[in-house]
Amino acid sequence: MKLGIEFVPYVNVQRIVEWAKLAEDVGFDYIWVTDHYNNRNVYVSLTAIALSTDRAMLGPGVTNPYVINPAWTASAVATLNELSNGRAVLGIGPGDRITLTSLNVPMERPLAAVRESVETIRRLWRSEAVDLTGDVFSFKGAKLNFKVGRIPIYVGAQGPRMLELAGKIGDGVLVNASHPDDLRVAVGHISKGTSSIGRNVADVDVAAYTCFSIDVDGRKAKEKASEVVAFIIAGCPIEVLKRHKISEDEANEVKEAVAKGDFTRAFSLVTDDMISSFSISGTPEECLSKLMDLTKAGVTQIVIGSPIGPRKVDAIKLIAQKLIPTLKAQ
Ligand code: F42
Repeated sequence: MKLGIEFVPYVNVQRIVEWAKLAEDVGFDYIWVTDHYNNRNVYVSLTAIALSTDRAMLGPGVTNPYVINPAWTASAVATLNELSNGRAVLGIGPGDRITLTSLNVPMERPLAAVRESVETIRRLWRSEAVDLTGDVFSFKGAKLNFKVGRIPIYVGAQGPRMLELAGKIGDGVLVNASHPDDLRVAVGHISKGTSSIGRNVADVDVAAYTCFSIDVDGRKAKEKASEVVAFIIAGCPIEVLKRHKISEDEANEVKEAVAKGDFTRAFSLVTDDMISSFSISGTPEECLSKLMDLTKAGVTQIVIGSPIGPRKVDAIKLIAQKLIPTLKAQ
């Protein structure tokens, strides 16, 4: 089992670097940094991390083609790859609807946007001059002026069609889910994509991009997770809510509170069932047991995602002591 960790650059880059160095030291294989324009910049953060680490793979998890043109992304990730001696990975997805809305950027034809981006980025990395008249993008002789090696591309996906596309075009998939039932369903859609083109699903690194929170005090860990779970519930498709027996009314209340910016109320509306369905949180023993369930759901990478724990450094150390030895043996 490969192990990844997600950092959201909402604090200064020096602190992200400290956390990333610690994560590499204790055995994480992948460091993913989220991309939202309203946080510290993803590539500045990744550059600083690249210069302070020497083993872990690292990349945006995930960028999107609407805010950043795919040719620009090709150059940024190729530069990161050069700087990190071949450790770059690219995570790309359609983008977060709330962020895109605040920039007044419409998410048109997301499947085509992701497909055309991945195709274009790969062609640019192969030193091709790209001419394309696509459904979303067009290029006229776009070309990078430097040589690039092979860099894995992971597609960020949750919806059935995006997961299927990821199975067709991705070296990996970053699935935002923490429950084995959701991951089993996701692996089914990914497999549909791989088999449609005669590919083996085992050739795709399927990563569970979890909402994770650990602490010796399980209650504190769950309280911290509820802050992320509120946002997950607010954007959750109805069929996923149904799978977890969460009523639309309950979810709508959370959604309304989030939309109004009344986060205290939103967090207070998050129930234990919601936390259990949409996070891996609690004591080290509780977290390990839930992570072991994920290993049986067809995933090949577990990403320890936000919030990680009420206290980041302590949480990473706890993960190192209590979880990594067992997980690495899978
Ligand atoms: N988003 C960010 O902006 N920043 C991040 O750092 C970030 C991290 C991240 C990590 C893992 C991960 O899985 C997702 C992450 N995201 C991040 C969110 C990501 O960018 C996407 O918002 C998220 O993955 C949701 O995408 P989705 O797979 O649900 O796809 C959406 C677009 C969707 O609705 N898909 C449906 C489906 O079935 O897959 C339908 C899509 C469809 O059919 N669209 C039609 C088309 O032609 O494309 C058009 C339909 C129409 O009406 O226009």
